[in-house]
Amino acid sequence: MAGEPQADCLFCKIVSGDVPATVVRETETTVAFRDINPQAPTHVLVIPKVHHPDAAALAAAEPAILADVVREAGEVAREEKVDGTGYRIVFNTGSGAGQTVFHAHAHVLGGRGLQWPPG
Ligand code: D5M
Repeated sequence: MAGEPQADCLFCKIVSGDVPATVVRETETTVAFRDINPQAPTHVLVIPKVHHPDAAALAAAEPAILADVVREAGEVAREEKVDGTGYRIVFNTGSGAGQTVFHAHAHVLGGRGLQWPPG
């Protein structure tokens, strides 16, 4: 069923605690943890606890939880003190755009200059 944990999903295993992560924030609906391969001084992933393959699927099925993810991204930026200088919230969607984990997640990137357009 949509939203149910998937046995083969890495981020579902982080939600359940079966895979360790450096968690920086947690709410009833989300978990935020440091990216294992940081691309900026601040690089935190915010995920919904429910499983949907990408942000668009999450928006279609449970839009309030996508709003929770984005609000938590803002809270991470505030706690990491990158909100003043600016930060980026990125949802890679599809393998051609660099998505490697097919459980919706927001990258929160900050603490250095960020180029536009992204690569
Ligand atoms: O982003 C997936 C991101 O997930 C990528 O930046 C690496 C990160 N990652 C992969 N495994 C882990 C663990 N175990 N902890 C923390 N971060 C992890 P994508 O947009 O799908 O490329």
